[in-house]
Amino acid sequence: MRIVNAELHQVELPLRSAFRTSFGHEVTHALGLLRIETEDAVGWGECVAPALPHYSSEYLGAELDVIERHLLPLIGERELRAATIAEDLHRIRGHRMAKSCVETAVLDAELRGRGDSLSTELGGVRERVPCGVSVGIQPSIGELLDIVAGYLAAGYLRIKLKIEPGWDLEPVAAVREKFGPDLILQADANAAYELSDLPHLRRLDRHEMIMLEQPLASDELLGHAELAAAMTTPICLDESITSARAALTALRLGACSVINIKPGRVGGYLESRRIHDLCRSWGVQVWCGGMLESGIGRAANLALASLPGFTLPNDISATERYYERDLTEPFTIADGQMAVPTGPGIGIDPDPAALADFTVRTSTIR
Ligand code: OSB
Ligand code: MG
Repeated sequence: MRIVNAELHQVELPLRSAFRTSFGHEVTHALGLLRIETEDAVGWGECVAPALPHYSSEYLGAELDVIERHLLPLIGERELRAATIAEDLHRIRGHRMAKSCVETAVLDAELRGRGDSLSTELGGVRERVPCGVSVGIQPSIGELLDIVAGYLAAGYLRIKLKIEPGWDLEPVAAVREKFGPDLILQADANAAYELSDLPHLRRLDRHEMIMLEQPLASDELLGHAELAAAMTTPICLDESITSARAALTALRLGACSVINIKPGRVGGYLESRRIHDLCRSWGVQVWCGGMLESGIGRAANLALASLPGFTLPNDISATERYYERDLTEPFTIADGQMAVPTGPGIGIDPDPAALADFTVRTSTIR
């Protein structure tokens, strides 16, 4: 398989409501979309790098530049296989969100050429996956409770609250109190705390959350191990886990007992599967994280979440949780679950009209 043409779109999708985390505030969601064409199929990959380098050092402008100037030239002229793309791109350090986008587009084209779905290719065993929802930091506890009530009415199986210093004990306590002990609850700090906050974070234990995600800095593995030993709430890592190697290090150190797998963050779906396999061999539960993906990225995440080790509810929510209008046909949930696409490759295409309406810049690469 050879790439005969590539097109890179910079897209801006208006969010239905602003999404606030400990690291920033988004009103419009920026994303990249790579379309490659080979002799026998088209493939799509979403670049999940955010507009600004606040979640990690990666950001969309940089990742699109890396895709265009550094990644595609390395694979452009040659015979390709998705399984060896990571090796082909190995000389470029980091930029995993860019690499994931390229590898996914190649994998999608390869699978469409063969007629196999991404879920089948990865070893998926589920037709539907359990959905959770990530709730941003709100202006008041009252608004938070209303929003959570709405998501529970929509059927979401677990609630994840974004927290930060000053918005932690109170919202978690209020949600626990209002919705009761059966609510499956977790919190995500996006690295907003220091190890010296340990006594404060321990006060979350009484609320019996199923996990606390990424309380400390991404390179603070020893601190996470110390926190994990001192808290009853399981620690989950997101930002820290950039590869299967990082996952093994974290597990050996006892820095976490749960892992959130995000394909963009780890360089693609094949590395994601390696982390899944590693966690399974350790008896560690995983779930699929989200980056407010459009339908293109969400379709691929559904395939990943269909693997057997994804035993916890995922940050995979319906289109209407994010967008008035998606780049694809809308994704919906029923009984808290979302169907895994079954068509070839990622199993869905962008709607050309939506793509035209939301694309702010396109470059044609060859
Ligand atoms: O830390 O999980 C995170 C969104 C953007 C960046 C980081 C995170 C998130 C989310 C949203 O929590 C999850 C989703 O896509 O629904
Ligand atoms: Mg997170």
